[in-house]
Amino acid sequence: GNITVLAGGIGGARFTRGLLHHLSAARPEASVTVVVNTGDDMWLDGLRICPDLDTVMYTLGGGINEEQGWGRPEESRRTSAEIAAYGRGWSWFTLGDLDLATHIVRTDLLRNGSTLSEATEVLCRRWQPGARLLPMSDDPVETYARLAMDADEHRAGDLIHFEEWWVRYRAAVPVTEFVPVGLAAAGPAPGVVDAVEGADLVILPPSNPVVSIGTIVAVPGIAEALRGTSARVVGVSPIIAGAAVRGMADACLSTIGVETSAAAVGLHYGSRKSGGLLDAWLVDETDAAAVPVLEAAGIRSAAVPLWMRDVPSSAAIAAEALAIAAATG
Ligand code: GDP
Ligand code: FO1
Ligand code: CA
Repeated sequence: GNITVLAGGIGGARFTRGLLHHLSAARPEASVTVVVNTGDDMWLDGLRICPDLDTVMYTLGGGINEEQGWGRPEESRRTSAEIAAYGRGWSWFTLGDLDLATHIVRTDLLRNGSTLSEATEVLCRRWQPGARLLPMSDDPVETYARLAMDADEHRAGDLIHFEEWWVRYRAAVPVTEFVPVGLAAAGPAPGVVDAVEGADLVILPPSNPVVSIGTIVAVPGIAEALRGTSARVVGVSPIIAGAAVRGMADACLSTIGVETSAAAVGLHYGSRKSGGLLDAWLVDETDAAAVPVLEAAGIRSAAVPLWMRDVPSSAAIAAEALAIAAATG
């Protein structure tokens, strides 16, 4: 059947790589569409950077730097260093020389009239990710964070780009809200609504619930498609034992007033029976106490190992997602 995944960067990419691995043996006829968050996108040094699209494309296409989780392996940084020598760009944000080629090709396509969907298709012709990659929207959407206090040249109340808050400040400077600039006027990219409505299964992988999945489902039309689809919608918790596994997702959750726990994130998404997004929610084996809480709220739940250590462990999580979907009426 058709499986649609709504993904951010590293969590969404690693889950989808496991899913494709599982399907290649278990259901070779299945086809996967990944709807990718573009709220982290930005212009930098004259180039359009799409971190989550590139992380998914490189991970599925065999071109990811595994240790970092983003960018290319065996990178050099000569160009970044030269830009810094001019006092331009973001000295704390590295654009590797190989990765820069991707941004140059994308920017060239966009400047010559391609949509982001079309540019993504061209980039994927090289990487052959084994799944259809769709940006959530062809309209520019950029997430900003509103600072709660002064930081360097910024004042309390200023909006800074999400990537600056995340990479420069490691999410350690408190923020009062995330502002998705452009979102209200944005529409789903071509194929996105059909991919959700026509799916046999929709999966919310262990991606950041606020600035990855939260941004995708806030694109006008996407949450409606999720609520209306006849497919089961299954989520995988990005929170294990009260902590974000990699990165600082806890800082995003506390900003929107959601506790960092597998149960709280599942309840935040909510049950489709009461206007929410989920039919089922997988939590880690150490979070088994959350299962009855979720089931009482109308979300089928199971506790299984959720650490994506490698491709086989990620594939096992994907298999559990298919299993709980099949068990959910
Ligand atoms: P980003 O755009 O690179 O931040 O990536 P995503 O939004 O796709 O996913 C980031 C989230 O993935 C992190 O906040 C973690 O909570 C979650 N994550 C990362 N590795 C794992 C893992 O091995 N298991 C689970 N369950 N979650 C993970
Ligand atoms: N993450 C970092 O922590 N430092 C970087 O310098 C950095 C550069 C970078 C360049 C291209 C790209 O596609 C991703 C990059 N990332 C970097 C990762 C990334 O942007 C973030 O971890 C996520 O978007 C957070 O959601
Ligand atoms: Ca991201």
